Amino acid sequence: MASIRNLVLLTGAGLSAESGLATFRGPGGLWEGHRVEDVCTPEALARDPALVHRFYDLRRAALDNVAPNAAHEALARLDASWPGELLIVTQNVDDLHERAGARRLLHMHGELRSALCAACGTRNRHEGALPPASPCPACGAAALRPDIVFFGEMPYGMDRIEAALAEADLFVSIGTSGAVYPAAGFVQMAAHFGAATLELNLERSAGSHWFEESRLGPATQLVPQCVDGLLAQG
Ligand code: BV8
Repeated sequence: MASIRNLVLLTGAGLSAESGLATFRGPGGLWEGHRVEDVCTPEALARDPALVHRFYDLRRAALDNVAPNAAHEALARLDASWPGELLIVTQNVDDLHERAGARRLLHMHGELRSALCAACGTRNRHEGALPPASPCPACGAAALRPDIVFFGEMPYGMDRIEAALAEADLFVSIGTSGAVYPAAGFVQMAAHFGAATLELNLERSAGSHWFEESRLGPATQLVPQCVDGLLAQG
C-alpha cells in the first residue's frame, strides 16, 4: 500500500448489517415479505403506490432504532484524516455513514430521509411517513415519491463516481454482494485505470474474482483493521 493517495470505497448493505438493518439477499433478506426487486421499480410504484410508499416508510422508521457500528465509525475516521482524495460511494439508503461523521459521501441509490418530486425533480429532506401524492415543498405538486433509485433508473452521481475511479490508487468494496450494476462493475473500472482492488465481505461475492485481494469476515472487524493500515502508511 506504498503510494496510495486517492481512495474510492464502495459500501453495501453488509456494512449496516451489524447495526441491525437486514441485507437484501442474505437469510431473512426479505422486506415485509417482498423481494427488493419487486417493490423497487417504477412499475411497482405506478401499480401500487401505497405498497411502495409503505415499504420505504417502514425502512425509514427503522432508522430511529439503529446506530452506526464500528465499521461506519472507522470509515468516518478515515474520511476525517485522509490527506488525499477520498470518496465513499454507498449503495445504502440509510443514514448511518452520516451519523458516524462521514463527509465525502455519495448515496448512489438515494436516501430514505429524502423525498423526490416526480414533477419538478427537487430532492427534499423528509422525516416520518410519506403518503402517496404528498405535496412538494418546492413546486406544490402532489408528486412526492421516495428518493430511491429504482431498478431501471439512473443512479445518482455517476459522473463524479467515474471521475473518482479514474484517479483512484485503491478501490475497496465493503459488504456488497456484487449483484447490482453499475456498482458491481466499479471494481473492473478501477482496475482498468490502474487502481489496486480490495474486497472486505462476510463471504465471497459474485465479484470476488475481480479483486486482487478479498478478506472475509464481519465488517466491524475488517474495516477498522483496514483503516488502521491505511492511516499507518500515512
Ligand atoms: C441502471 C434501492 C441504467 C434502494 C437498489 C442484467 C445484467 C446487468 C445489469 C442489469 C441486468 N438487468 C438489469 C440490470 C440493471 C440493474 C441490475 O443491476 N439488476 C440486477 C438485479 C441484475 N440495475 C439497475 O437497474 C440500476 N440502474 O442500470 O440504470 C440506466 C441507463 C440509462 C438510463 C437509465 C437507466 C439501478 C440499480 C439500483 C436499484 N436500487 N436499491 C433500496 O431499496 O435500498 S438496489 C439494492 O441492491 C440496494 O441498493 C443494495 O444496496 C443493492 C446491492 O445490494 P447489496 O448492498 O450488495 O446487499 P446484498 O444483500 O445483496 O449483499 C450484502 C452483502 O453483505 C453480502 O455479500 C453479504 O455476504 C455481506 N454481509 C452481510 N453481513 C455482513 C456482510 N459483509 C460484512 N460484514 C457483515 N456483517
